[in-house]
Amino acid sequence: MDVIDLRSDTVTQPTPAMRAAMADAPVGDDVYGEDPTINALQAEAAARLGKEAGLFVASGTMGNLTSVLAHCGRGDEMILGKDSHIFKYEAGGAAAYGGVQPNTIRVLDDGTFDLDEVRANIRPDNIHAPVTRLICIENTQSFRMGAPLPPSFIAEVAALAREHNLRVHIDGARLFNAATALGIPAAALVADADSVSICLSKGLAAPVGSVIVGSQAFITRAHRIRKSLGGGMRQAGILAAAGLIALRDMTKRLADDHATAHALAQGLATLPYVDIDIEKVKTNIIFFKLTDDAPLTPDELSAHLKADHNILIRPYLQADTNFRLVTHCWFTPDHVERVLDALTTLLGSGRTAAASAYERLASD
Ligand code: TLP
Repeated sequence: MDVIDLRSDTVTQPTPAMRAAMADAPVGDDVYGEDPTINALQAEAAARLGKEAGLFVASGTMGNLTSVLAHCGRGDEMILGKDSHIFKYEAGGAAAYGGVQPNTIRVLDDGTFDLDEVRANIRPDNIHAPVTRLICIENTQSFRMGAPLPPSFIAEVAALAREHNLRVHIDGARLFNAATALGIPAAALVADADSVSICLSKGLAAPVGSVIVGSQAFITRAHRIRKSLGGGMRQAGILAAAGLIALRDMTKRLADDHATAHALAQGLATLPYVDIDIEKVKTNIIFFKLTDDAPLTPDELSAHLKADHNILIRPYLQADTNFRLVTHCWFTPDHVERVLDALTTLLGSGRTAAASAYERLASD
């Protein structure tokens, strides 16, 4: 029985087309700017997102850190969501390496911010205060079920930022999921941003890498910072070759991942002891909780899924959620049924609606 891995879309493996392109990629020393495949990827990512220039980096974390350091100096402040990946999951890099102070605000249920709260957190021009330099937005907002944030919200944040001479960075690890869900080009989601980091190695299935894009002046600063972080790679065109396929081809199929997430969520909602708000499932991320009277603890459920059914899910022990499931290109419509069958075995039935959700998906 093959493994079904729903812990993240980071588990995606490179496709056969990627492996072939990697084997054939023309390469050079990228620290000298001489890797043609890296140069092609950077130019294509920038053009696709409507920005002047791009820079290949090793990971989403490095993309965000490099961007924050390119916008802020030591002691400066950035405003960002308390549930943002940069604040919660990037090992405090901006504080550790840049002395950048995070000023966190609430992330609302739909993934947006309260603009009055953003405004109230911009520091006055006063010698006692740190200097606010940057607002960071995450799109999709991972910890709000991968909520796609609309261009109207981004435009409002950017207008406020401009009023106060601040910059806007978008952590677009799953920007193409947002664009797919909203049915608009990714460039429309970042038109008002000064910098954007996109990940090639999540739903887009490349083995490694992210690209940051922005103005030429921003990328010039970021280039030096990337070098100082140890991110100057050499014949990395091998990686960029997979990245080009990620950008060109894999961005076109994300609606499939949203469809499997939707079918999975609909099935989950029919199971006993499962608490899930299926209205919130808009992209490829599902959070759900087991009710207190469930026959298994979250740890027991994930242990049984793994041991008895070869299904990996990620316990996510927070107040309002027990699990995160992320769909991706290696998770097929057949797998939806297998996961729901396994959960039915472990939790009990109620599956008529789930079966029909699957049938609808399979017949589409
Ligand atoms: N997220 C990972 C984990 O770190 C949680 C995942 O499995 O989702 N921004 C966002 C919104 C992300 O979700 C992630 C990775 C990153 C940045 C960092 O990317 P990497 O892992 O490439 O450094």
